[in-house]
Amino acid sequence: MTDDLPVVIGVLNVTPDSFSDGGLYQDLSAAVAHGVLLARQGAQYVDVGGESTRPGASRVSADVEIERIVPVIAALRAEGVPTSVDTTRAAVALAALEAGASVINDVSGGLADPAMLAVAAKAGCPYVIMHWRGHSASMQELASYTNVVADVRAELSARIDAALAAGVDASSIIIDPGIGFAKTATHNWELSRHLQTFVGLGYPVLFGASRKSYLGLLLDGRPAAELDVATAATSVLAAQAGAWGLRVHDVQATVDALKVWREWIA
Ligand code: PMM
Repeated sequence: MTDDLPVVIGVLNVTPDSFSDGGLYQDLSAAVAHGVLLARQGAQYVDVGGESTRPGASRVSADVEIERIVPVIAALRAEGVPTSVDTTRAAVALAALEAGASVINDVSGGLADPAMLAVAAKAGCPYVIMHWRGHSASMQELASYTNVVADVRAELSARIDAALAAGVDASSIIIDPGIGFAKTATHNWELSRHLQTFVGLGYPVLFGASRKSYLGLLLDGRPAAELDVATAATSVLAAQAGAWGLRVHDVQATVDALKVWREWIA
């Protein structure tokens, strides 16, 4: 937390096909301008991603990912904006760190690329371990749980153990229940309701519900671009549950909502 508010991580997808901002920031100057805006609005990090993780998305090569993100990360660094890199690939994480990224946000928690944990261990930077079961093309087929909260907790704990065994420092680990990844709307609500369970694991918890379809389903099928008020509501509730950070597209809405929350509980 900074200033006793959770950390806000602004989303910057430099992809043609992400579900809510795909295609908007493919141009370098547009991407950098948006990253600077997110930082000005109160994002402590701008999370730069070069591969869409929306359900059903097909993969791009590591070279394409690097070509998309490295210039953006380097330019944001020159502007004094701290970045995280949203990637499951060790080679992409390395290139991003060299370009100036400060955090690795690995939605696969080290499962997608066996070389990732060693990169995180060597870098010594904050490393986000998100709950994940498979790549986007097939992940919704993997949305089957006996008890989603207990199962996700156990699977995340196993990834934490793997990271520690690979030499990642405990103080570098951030965990994330992975809203929308191999999960139905019912699973997402169940995980949201039980966020404290993850806080109880003893690591900072990042929560990413921004513009996700379970919010749209609740709101009569509203599209992603119209879910920022609902997202800001989740930010407050996640903060109340003890989340360390919120990953959101509309940084201003979440910062405003968090300020209201802070004053309310003061
Ligand atoms: N969600 C997306 C991408 N990266 N990273 C973390 N740690 N947590 C998330 O929930 C998460 C993520 C998918 O959303 P996007 O396509 O809007 O980036």
